Amino acid sequence: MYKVNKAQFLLCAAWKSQWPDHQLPEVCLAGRSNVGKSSLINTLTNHQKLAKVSSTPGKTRTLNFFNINDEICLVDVPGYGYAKVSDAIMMFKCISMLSIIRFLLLLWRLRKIS
Ligand SMILES: Nc1nc2c(ncn2[C@@H]2O[C@H](COP(=O)(O)OP(=O)(O)O)[C@@H](O)[C@H]2O)c(=O)[nH]1
Ligand SMILES: [Mg+2]
Repeated sequence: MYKVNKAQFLLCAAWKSQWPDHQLPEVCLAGRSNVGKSSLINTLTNHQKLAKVSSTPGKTRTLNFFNINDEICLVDVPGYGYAKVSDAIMMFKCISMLSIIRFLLLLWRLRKIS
């Protein structure tokens, strides 16, 4: 099992020029606002306050980068579905600008159809 010894918030950035200049392979978490992207980062890293969790959807307007063990970089991107400035197209534009993206985790919440 992969052990997280170091989980560090690097920076938040709205545009590519502000993104970290690193060589870490990036793992991006994407999905609708409020689906639980930030909560998943906290769970995976076992740091409950690393990524900001909010019950108000559409709060994240920037990309947030997290250094994990100096080995990988988790990237929390703005969700879609609530905030006007942050829709699915913008989300995928952000993702397409990540230069060393290795994995994209797209979180999807299934709802029971009654
Ligand atoms: N019931 C339940 N609530 C969750 C779960 N994961 C996150 N939440 C709640 O959903 C809300 C949004 O979570 P957050 O991680 O900020 O979502 P994000 O917008 O995708 O980053 C918060 O109030 C969390 O406490 C889960 O697995 N189950
Ligand atoms: Mg979030």
